[in-house]
Amino acid sequence: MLDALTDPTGPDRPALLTLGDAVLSRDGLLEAAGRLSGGLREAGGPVAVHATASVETVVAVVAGLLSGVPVVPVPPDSGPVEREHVLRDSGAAAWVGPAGLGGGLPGVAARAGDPAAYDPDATALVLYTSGTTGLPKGVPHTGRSLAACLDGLAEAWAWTPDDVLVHGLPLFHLHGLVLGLLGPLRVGSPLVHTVRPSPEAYAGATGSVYFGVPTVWHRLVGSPASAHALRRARLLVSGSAPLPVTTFTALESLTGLAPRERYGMTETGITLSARVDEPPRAGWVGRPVGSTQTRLVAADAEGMGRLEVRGPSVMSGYLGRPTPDLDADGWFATGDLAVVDDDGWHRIVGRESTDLIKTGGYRVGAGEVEAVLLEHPAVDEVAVVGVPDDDLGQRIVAYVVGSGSPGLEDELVALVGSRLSWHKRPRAVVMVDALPRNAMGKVQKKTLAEG
Ligand code: MCA
Ligand code: AMP
Repeated sequence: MLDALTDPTGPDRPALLTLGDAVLSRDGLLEAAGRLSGGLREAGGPVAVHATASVETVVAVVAGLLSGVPVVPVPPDSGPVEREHVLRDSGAAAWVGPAGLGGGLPGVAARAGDPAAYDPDATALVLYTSGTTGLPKGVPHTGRSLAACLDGLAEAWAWTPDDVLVHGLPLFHLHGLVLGLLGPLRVGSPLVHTVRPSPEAYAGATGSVYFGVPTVWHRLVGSPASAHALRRARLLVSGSAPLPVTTFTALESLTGLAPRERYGMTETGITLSARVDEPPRAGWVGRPVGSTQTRLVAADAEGMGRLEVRGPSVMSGYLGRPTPDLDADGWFATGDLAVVDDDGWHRIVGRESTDLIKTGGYRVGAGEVEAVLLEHPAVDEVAVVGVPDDDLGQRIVAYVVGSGSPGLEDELVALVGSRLSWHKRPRAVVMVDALPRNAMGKVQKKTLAEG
């Protein structure tokens, strides 16, 4: 999986990885990971990692891949309910992170071990992602599914060891961790991780390829001096949420680079992308990556249908779920609505369910936030929705029926933050007398989301 890292003839650049103040060479990273890999193996099961944007996280992930031990990145800002769920649900056997946060799991001994024989079909990573209801679900990826995703993108973007990748995305989701860390390690291109994806940090780093979620690009174009500094790059890539046409246009005029948009899911890897050797189209996410196939189901008169995908980067099913999540022919229903033009370009029109919110590129299930809010004695009914937001794409708003009192809104926001990840906190709590319902009694979330 980590071809360029483990290949002794591969590029050994003085700075394979720059992360904040830390600089690691290929040999330095291999050595550090090697010192942990025996300890990981002794854990006898998956290892959960407190996935801060740090060298410790990188070393633990690489050690897991070298030793054939599945790694479960845990968002470092998750509250106890979410963290304990991830630790339990993943069957983690050991913990790399601060002692008090590991739910009683043993730590990993710093012990060297021989690299395991690479099994491309063994689970390499388990990534957690929200559904419409309940706590997040585990998505297992194998070396094979990760490699397929990365190789398809490297081809579409002409990504080579001569590139330097820059980004500052979190190291616990597919975007920052797989594309943004395993990508450079597989391709052999150095990575500059800026810890935070701020405009100033992107401007201060020198690279040829930059990754960001639309919020990152929106903030960059709001800081023209920083955006100008990216003129020396060759490729800007946006993903994880729709890139507004206005941001696309502003980015192009400030940097001289028309961004390439790509689309994917934790469950499927990146399945669609604009290519670097073709002009991009604002609002469109391109064609299938590698050997991925797509189809639209139940398309309407305008050609809009439910997007399904299949291919080597798609997971084979959620962790520990008895029912198959793909159909017998391997198609996975993304839950996104799309159109496809005559050239095979895809445009994502929206999501089928209003209960999956994308805020700042993070996926948040409305049901998960509602369940926490309902724990509060002053809350009788609640509906959580994503309201359009220029910066975040959607912002989380909770409509609450209950006995309001001074300070209740802040208390409810804090309650969510104390249980789940911080980005799942509502940005606003609106007290209402009743929730809008249809004749069947179902809450009309579309009405609430439209404001
Ligand atoms: C946030 N704040 C709040 C609340 N929410 N304060 C009170 N109440 C709230 N409800 C605070 C924050 O703590 C922060 O405080 C300040 O407001 C600004 O927060 P925010 O607007 O969220 O900005 P940010 O903290 O700078 O984060 C923006 C971000 C971040 C960096 C773009 O959202 C991000 O890293 N997104 C990336 C998500 C991602 O990687 N998704 C990929 C999923 P303070 O300033 O004090 O800290 S994988 C995927 O989607 C697929 C596979 C794909 O296609 O890639
Ligand atoms: P996640 O589970 O965080 O991996 O989020 C996956 C979801 O993000 C997809 O189902 C889409 O709704 C959304 N998404 C990712 N990339 C794009 C994009 N380029 N345009 C529109 N939506 C996107």
